[in-house]
Amino acid sequence: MKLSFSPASPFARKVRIAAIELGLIDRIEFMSAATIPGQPNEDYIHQVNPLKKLPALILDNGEVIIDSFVIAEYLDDLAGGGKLTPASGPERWRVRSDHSLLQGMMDSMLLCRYEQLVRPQPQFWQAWYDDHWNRAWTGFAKFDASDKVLNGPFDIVQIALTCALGYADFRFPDCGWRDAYPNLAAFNERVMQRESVRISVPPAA
Ligand SMILES: N[C@@H](CCC(=O)N[C@@H](CS)C(=O)NCC(=O)O)C(=O)O
Repeated sequence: MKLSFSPASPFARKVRIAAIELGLIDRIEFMSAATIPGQPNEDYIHQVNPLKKLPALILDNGEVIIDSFVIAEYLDDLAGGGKLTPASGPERWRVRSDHSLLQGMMDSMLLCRYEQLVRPQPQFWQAWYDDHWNRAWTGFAKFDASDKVLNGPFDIVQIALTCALGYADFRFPDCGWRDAYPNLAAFNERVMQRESVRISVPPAA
């Protein structure tokens, strides 16, 4: 299998950590890809993902699985199922819903990043930026108050939360999440002990 990848992407990091935790990392070849809003990448949209987003998982038979949410579940199935997302029962839906919330938080943070990096400065839209930042920030508040998530297993929710916090450190280093959310700070310290988390920290810009 091949994974379109960038070390800066929190979504790709989530898949990488999941693959390591599931013991599948040696079966995946990493293929670096450039997907930047406003910059065409015709080969990628035609051959990999018309949405021009990474990560995408290209299976050995040529099929492509897009979206880190789906890729993480595919890898979990490949490893026997129910390891990072419960296979059934109410917890399955709680985990998938929390995972989805974290997807949206990372989407919003990424949109803030693009607003700063890609949008021409005179068109910067502060209210839109603040609205998206507030979605991520409010999501962090929810997880800071969630004993269930913070004291649960290292599942896909903890992995995605780790990646969202890592992305905040990487792109918004002055946002002050550790002071605002001390339970998340303690959680982050703890998960940083894991090799999968430590080796996947995004490189300094
Ligand atoms: N929902 C997607 C989001 C992926 C995503 O937004 N990836 C970013 C990189 S971190 C991207 O490729 N952006 C390019 C673009 O939006 O043009 C997933 O979970 O895989």
